[in-house]
Amino acid sequence: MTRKTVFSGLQPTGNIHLGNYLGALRNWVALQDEYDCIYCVVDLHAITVPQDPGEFRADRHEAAKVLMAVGVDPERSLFYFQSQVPHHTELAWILGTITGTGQLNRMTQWKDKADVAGSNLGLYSYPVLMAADILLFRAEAVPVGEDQKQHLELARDLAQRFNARFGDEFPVPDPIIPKRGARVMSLQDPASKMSKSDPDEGSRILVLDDPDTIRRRLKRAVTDSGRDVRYDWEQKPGISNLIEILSLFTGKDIPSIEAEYGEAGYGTFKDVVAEAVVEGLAPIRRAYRDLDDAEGARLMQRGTLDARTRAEGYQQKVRELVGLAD
Ligand code: AQP
Repeated sequence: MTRKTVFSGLQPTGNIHLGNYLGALRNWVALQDEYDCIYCVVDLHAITVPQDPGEFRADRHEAAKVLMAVGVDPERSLFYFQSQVPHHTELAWILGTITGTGQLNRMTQWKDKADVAGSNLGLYSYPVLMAADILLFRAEAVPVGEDQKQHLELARDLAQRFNARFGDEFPVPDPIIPKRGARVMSLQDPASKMSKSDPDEGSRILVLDDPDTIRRRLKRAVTDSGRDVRYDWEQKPGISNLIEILSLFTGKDIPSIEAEYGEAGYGTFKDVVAEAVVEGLAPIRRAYRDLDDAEGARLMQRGTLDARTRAEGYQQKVRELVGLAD
């Protein structure tokens, strides 16, 4: 039986945090057992906001290394840098010709980022490139956090539109969004998602943070009025975020966490969350320390070659369908 194809990507903008890990990367790793997985460091997406070229080169390799430490296994999954496989941008151009600007105008991430970073065409057409990433390899499922739901909806629309116009070519991809952890919130502002680009470093925990940093960040996490540890996003978003993080790291369900720590007080509860996060992230820190940079670069090069070969086969079919193949 052929395995379903899964695709997902992560931007190499440094700072891979608990939101990325709990919302998406844990699923990436788990899916490798069952699916044909294709994972990509989406560096072309990252240059939609200005990057220093020297630092960016290092950040790209660093992101690949962190992903391998988290458990992305280049021996089991196809793993490469997006920019090294030009079929992504070729397909994005073709899909762009069937994308309405009205739909792009409604993308919340564009609206949010254009306000901060200043608008540019790349930022605007970002979701079309993301659709191309997914459809290029005919992915059927895409593990993402909740913030990417709207972009995935566009990928689904474009698959259907292309199929209706040119012939049945693309599967319509389904999101894989975890029930819990799909939207990990900032430790300093539980109304906003934890984010790589938040200028306040205290707002996030990175997967490679050392134990003392993790403890300090959680000690300073914003909590709510009152003192009971209760899961209630309306009244207690700060504590609910921490409960969810604890649940994901320990496997305990939320009612048992409430029963165990309901009366413990915020300070004690934060210590418990901190120790669970320290313990949960320790294997990633160890794996990162043991990885060899030269071997990592070699694996990425091999991934690039495999991805190009596979993408070329698929892309030729698209060229034929739209009348671009001679
Ligand atoms: N806070 C979050 N909670 C759950 N999942 C999240 N993801 C991101 N933030 C959270 C998921 O992580 C995957 C990789 O994200 P990305 O590299 O594409 O970056 P992003 O979605 O734009 O979010 P970031 O990492 O915080 O960056 P900025 O600051 O640029 O917005 C995606 O599957 C995403 O859903």
